[in-house]
Amino acid sequence: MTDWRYAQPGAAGGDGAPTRPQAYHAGVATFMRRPMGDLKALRPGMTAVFGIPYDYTSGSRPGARWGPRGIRQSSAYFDYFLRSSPDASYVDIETGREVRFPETLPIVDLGDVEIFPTDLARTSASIAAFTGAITATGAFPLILGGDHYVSYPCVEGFLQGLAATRPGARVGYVHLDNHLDMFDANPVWGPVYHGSTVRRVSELPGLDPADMLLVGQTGLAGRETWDYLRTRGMTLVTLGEVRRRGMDAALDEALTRLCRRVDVLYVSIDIDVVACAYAPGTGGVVLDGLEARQLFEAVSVFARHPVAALDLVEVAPNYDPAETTIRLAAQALFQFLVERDAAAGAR
Ligand SMILES: [Mn+2]
Repeated sequence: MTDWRYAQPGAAGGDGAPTRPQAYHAGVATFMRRPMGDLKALRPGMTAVFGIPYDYTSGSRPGARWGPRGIRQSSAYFDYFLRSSPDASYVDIETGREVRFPETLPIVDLGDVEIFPTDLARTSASIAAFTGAITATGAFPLILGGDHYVSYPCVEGFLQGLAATRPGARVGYVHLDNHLDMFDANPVWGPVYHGSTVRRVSELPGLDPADMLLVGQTGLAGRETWDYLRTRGMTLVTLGEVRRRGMDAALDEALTRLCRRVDVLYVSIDIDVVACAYAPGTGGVVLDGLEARQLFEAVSVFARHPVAALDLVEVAPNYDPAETTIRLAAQALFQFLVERDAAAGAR
């Protein structure tokens, strides 16, 4: 019989990844404890995670600068979880379907993009250049925000990177958010902050506003904003519609229709699309939002469509005392990666 007092898990393997599970509060918290990578080593098919610790364009409570670190910290749980099944295999309790997450799945963490806290123009250029460089390698940018402003330079960079690798590819933009983020020039914050991202994205060359899909919104919109949304031909799937029809049906139908027009999708997820009962750790206070489960359903739908880049923004761990929000974000990303791998295997 093994002497349990000395039956300790093994140390890290030669490539830096632990060969046996570690307690998830142990070790260095890269995303899902995957190896650190660098831009020059990226290849098509890889997923390149990076953070944008920037919240100087938040119009609500600050704190999303801590988002990348918080999500990484919570994501270590899923590395522990995956390595804790003896044969690295799980079964979905609801479907009976086998779920595998190969150790070899090529995910690397590039760390955080360089930001310049008091220089928005320089920060934006840095974000766009980094996102573009990743995209141009054929890798998949998985982006941890940051307040929602950062999605704008990310999309800009993504479009430029894609033009280099897939010239002529048509891009659809999907915005999962409790809010429209479509102010033109807010009287307090001006034209460039986290409440104008969709508007600024809609003006980017290389993206047709009619190829934009907004999901999960409720509440009031300014008349000017509403008219802009309608006259530009954007698609809106409201929170009410998601509740009535279910996320799976409502989102799948909207994405299927959008994908008849476009080749690839850029998905942006504001964690405040989920009600603050589940996700208090964010700048805005959202009482009427998705349930946690509906976010998981949404990422499963995304995994079945040609998503080529994804960001998850507005996670502010400083309002997250029970760590539910960082877990929600980490689990949504984990589930997206698992489901996407399964969908690729099925094709
Ligand atoms: Mn937003």
